[in-house]
Amino acid sequence: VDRVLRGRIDDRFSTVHLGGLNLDARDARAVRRVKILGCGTSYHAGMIGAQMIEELARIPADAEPASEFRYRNPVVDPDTLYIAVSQSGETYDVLAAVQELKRKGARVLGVVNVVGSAIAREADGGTYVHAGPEVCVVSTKCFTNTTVAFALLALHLGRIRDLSVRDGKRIIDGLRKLPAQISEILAQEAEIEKMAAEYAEARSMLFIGRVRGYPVAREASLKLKEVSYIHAEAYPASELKHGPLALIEPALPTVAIVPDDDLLEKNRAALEEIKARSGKILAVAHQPQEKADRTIVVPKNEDELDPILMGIPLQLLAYHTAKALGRDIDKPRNLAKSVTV
Ligand code: F1P
Repeated sequence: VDRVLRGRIDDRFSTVHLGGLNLDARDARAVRRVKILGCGTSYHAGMIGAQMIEELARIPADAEPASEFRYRNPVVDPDTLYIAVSQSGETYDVLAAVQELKRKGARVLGVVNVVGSAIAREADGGTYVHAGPEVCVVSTKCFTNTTVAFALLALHLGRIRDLSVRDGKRIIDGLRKLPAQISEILAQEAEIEKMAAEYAEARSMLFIGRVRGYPVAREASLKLKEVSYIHAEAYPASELKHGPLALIEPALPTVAIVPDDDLLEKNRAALEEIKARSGKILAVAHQPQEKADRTIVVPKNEDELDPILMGIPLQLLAYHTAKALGRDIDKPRNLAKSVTV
């Protein structure tokens, strides 16, 4: 995180190695939509990025798995800015989507970790996220750095559109707080390890979050699946009442993302629904949650930046759950560092 911040803290998103935004202010103002493509963890980081771009730059934005996008003959629109996200820079579904977009005349930026990788070479611009090597197959710190890079991109786009002058200082100050706040979360590792021993017995787990919390829930469930092989399903908290409440019983623990933002009461109501059905709840929140059996309390940042922090204790939970089950965490079964077919 320090490295991303040092490189970009002065808003020089356009002077980084991949070439930055590579758009002059007029073209940047003409962007009508942002579409973010990635797979797995990178897709989830892109979901957070899309929300940041909508919130801070007020440009409609969404994320889609590159592996879906490339097979569905999408409309390629000249006023859309496409952004491909990849830790390895070699994931074939992402590369194929980039190549197809470029064949159709679109501009594609890369948000990539590995310097000089295929996607970085294909992209028309973008940034490296400087997360360092991901020593294990599973992407973790790259998730953090990619979301930090998106916060800076969102601010930059907002400034070009004369929007987030007020937000700028608030968000930059928030970003500067992240390294110390991440250390605070990591200091809770022994506690999280104890919780993991309990959850290692589960056959299946449900992860829920609302709006900013939903990509975090998805990423946390992916981490658990990848390294522990426990079945995990992520759902938007608001969709629980549309079906999944039927699953709730003591044997299906729920992990709930409950940030202190304007949706807090709505999220608490979801916890009540689960408790009323005797579901066990682990909350990740900014204050202990009465309805939860346990809460991992994380430090509060700006609302838009909360998702960057809230997934970190759940990476630790996945790690310790897998360890308790004796899994090979650095080389999980059936998972390659970059998926090339
Ligand atoms: C995408 C990804 C990772 C996942 C695993 C398989 O990789 O789905 O998120 O953890 O390594 O590939 P990348 O395009 O971000 O390198």
